Amino acid sequence: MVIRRDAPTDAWIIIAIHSTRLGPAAGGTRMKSYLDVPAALQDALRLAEGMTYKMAAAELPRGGGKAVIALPPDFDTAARPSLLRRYGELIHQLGGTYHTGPDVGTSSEDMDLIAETGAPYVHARTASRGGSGSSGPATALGVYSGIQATWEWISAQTSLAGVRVLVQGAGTVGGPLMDRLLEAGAQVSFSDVEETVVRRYRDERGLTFVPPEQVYETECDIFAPCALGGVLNRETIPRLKCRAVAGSANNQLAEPEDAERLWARGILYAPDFVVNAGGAIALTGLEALGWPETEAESRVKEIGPRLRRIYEMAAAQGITTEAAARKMAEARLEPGRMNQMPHVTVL
Ligand code: PPY
Repeated sequence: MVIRRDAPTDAWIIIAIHSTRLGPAAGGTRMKSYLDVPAALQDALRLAEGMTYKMAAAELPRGGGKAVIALPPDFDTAARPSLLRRYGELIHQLGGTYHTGPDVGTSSEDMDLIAETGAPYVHARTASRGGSGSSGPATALGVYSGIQATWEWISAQTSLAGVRVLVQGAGTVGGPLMDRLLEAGAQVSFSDVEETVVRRYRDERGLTFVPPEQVYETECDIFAPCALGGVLNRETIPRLKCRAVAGSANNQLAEPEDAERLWARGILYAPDFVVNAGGAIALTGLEALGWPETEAESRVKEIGPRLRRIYEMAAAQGITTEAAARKMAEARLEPGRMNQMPHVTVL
C-alpha cells in the first residue's frame, strides 16, 4: 500500500498493489468520498485483489492493483486538476509497478491530467492525447458476451430475443450494454439513481424504469449489476427473482458466503472479475501489448466461452461458479509455473 494524505485538499491517496506475479499491477483509480479512511483502505484492498483475479483469469501479463482517492466531504472541484497531477507524480515515482486507468468517479479527461505527470503508466487517455478513450463500450461488449453464454447455459437458447434483462446502473458500461441488448431483441429494463440518466432512458428512449428500492424483487431473467459493489448480500439474495446474475460492477458479492447463497437459490452467478474484464482486456491489449482493434475485440468476446468453461467446471465439481473461477485464476498464479512476464522495477 502506498498511502498519502494530500495536504492541499485533505484527500487521501491510496494505491493498493495486490500482486505483481504476472506483471505490473494494473487497475483503475476510484475517486469518491468514503465514510472514513479505513473504509477507503478496505475498498482499495478488495478492488486490488479483484484485479489480480481479473488479469489472471483473462490471461493478461498484468498483476492486480487499484487506487482510491478518498475525497473530503467539502471537496472543492476547482482543486481537482492539481490533485490529479500530484497523484500522477506519485504514480510516476512508482516507476511502473502500478499502471492506472479510469474507475468509478474518474474519466478519460482525468487520465489526461494524471498523465501530465504520471506518464507513461496511465491508460485510457482521450484520443487527442493518444489514448483509446473510455473502456466502457469494451466492458459492455464483454458483459454482453457473458450474458449470451449465461443465458445459453440455463436455457439452451442462443438468442436473447425476449429475454428480460434488468440493468442496475445505466452509466458508462450499463448504457452501451443496454444498446447491445436492445439490438439483440432483449426486453431491457433499468434502474439508476441519477435523474438525468432516468430521463434519458425512460422518457427519451421509452425503456422501463425500475425504482432503485424495487430492483431486487423485480422479476427478470438476468440481473445485471452495473453500478457499485456489494449488491449481492444476505439481505438482497433472498429477494431476487432472477435466474442469473451477470453484470459489470466490481466486487458484487458482499462476502464470500454470498456465492453459496446464490447457488442454494439456484441463481447462476457470472463471477464479476471474469465477466467484467472487457475494459481491462481492451486497454491492456490496445495500449500496452500492441494489439490491433480486431484482436482486442475478439479477445473481449472470449469472455462468453470462458464463462461457459467455468460453468462446466462448477457443475462437474459441485462447486460454486465463483469457486471455479478462482481456481481457474489461481492455476495461472501458482508458484513455479513458467507463465510470468519478466518484470523488474527499479524504485
Ligand atoms: C477494471 O477492470 O476494474 C479496471 O480497473 C480496468 C483497468 C485495467 C488496466 C489498467 C487500468 C484499469
